[in-house]
Amino acid sequence: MKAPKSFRLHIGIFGKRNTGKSSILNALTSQDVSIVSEIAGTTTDPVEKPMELLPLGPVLFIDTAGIDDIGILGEKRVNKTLSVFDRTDLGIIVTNFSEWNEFEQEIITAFRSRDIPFIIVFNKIDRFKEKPDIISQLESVKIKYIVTSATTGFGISNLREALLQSAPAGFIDRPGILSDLVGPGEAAVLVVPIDKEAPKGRLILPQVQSIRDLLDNDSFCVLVQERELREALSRFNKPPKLVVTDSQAFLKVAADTSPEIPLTSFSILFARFQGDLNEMVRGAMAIDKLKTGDKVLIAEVCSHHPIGEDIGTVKIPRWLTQYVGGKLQIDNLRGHDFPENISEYKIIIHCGACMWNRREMLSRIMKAKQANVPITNYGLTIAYSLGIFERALQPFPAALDIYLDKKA
Ligand SMILES: Nc1nc2c(ncn2[C@@H]2O[C@H](COP(=O)(O)OP(=O)(O)OP(=O)(O)O)[C@@H](O)[C@H]2O)c(=O)[nH]1
Ligand code: SF4
Ligand SMILES: [Mg+2]
Repeated sequence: MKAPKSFRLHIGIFGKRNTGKSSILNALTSQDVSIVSEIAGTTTDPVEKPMELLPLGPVLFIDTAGIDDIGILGEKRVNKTLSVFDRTDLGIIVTNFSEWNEFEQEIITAFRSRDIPFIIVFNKIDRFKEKPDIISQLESVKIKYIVTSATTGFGISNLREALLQSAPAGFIDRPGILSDLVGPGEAAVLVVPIDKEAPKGRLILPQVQSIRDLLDNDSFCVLVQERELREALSRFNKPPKLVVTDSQAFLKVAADTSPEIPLTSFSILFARFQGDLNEMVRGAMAIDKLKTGDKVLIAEVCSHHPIGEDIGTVKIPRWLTQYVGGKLQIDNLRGHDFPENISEYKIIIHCGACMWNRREMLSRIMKAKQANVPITNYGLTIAYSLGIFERALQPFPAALDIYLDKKA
């Protein structure tokens, strides 16, 4: 995925010389992108590194030169480092409990005057012990801090989570659910089965949000039940740009939609909108590796799913069991609390998370990834189980490539 530089969250790393700024960046990215050394002043010009940072997606790290750097040589560097403030969306101040003083307070003032969210990182905790007075001072003014050791990796995952929590909403929330796939002046067909379990007289949230997204972006849509789809499509003199179906009607809808028209499901749209489609495609492919006796976590946000109460408790378990050809240990989870020990699961299958904000779902994806547990969602699982994964991913070339590569 290529995101233009300006859409990337710019994360500026600031602090005194030698505090471990470059080491923190390396630990976050697990790549040696910055030169680390015990000589203070190693980083001279700001080093820009575009990358995909889980779970935030495309970011640009700007590793600056330490700005306690004074003297004739240093002055230029200081100015260069200061100019980084102007393009920082999210700041990191790297320090430690021994060196913390007015200098860091000044950086905080600089962030505050520009309204830039920031996180303080007390690094080198393996060398400098925590100081309760500093902690309580920060807590009293509600400043976010993380304790790390770039050397041992301690606290790095907390920092990752803090970056996700502090990133401005504009970088977290996706602009649209499906309007980018349809385009202004173009049509989508939404297949909305009238399900006896659906709330009487109402559309469910993902359907309503999809319609709103299309209208807001000057597209239009036709709503049909699955048995009317064929007739509706025949009346278009120019094919719609996209057909979206409820996952449960996938097969019939696929049969009635000609192959040139891209087709997907609401749930897959939501894997992208509320989560990370590519990661969840990888997750779905882990279904192939399941064996009898494996533990599976099925997670749902709401205590009552407005349609299909039984998708997570009956339908998906039944299908997985058939697919594996033996019994699985399936746990169903509801609500906001993710179990501490998710690493015992071989896969996590999540609902569409339509009631959540994306930050929360990304946080779960990140936790799963850190525990090395594949994570996917209901819609992708259903599409996989029905053997129409490839068709359902057609509107998303990057995700489709992941599937085709892995399958090959
Ligand atoms: N013990 C310990 N040493 C660390 C830690 N993080 C970094 N270091 C060491 O501290 C030194 C400086 O690390 P850098 O990452 O180069 O620091 P920097 O802030 O980028 O330095 P400048 O670019 O010179 O401003 C190196 O010797 C690192 O190995 C840590 O958590 N614990
Ligand atoms: S958040 Fe999850 S459980 Fe709640 S309605 Fe949406 S998909 Fe269903
Ligand atoms: Mg450096």
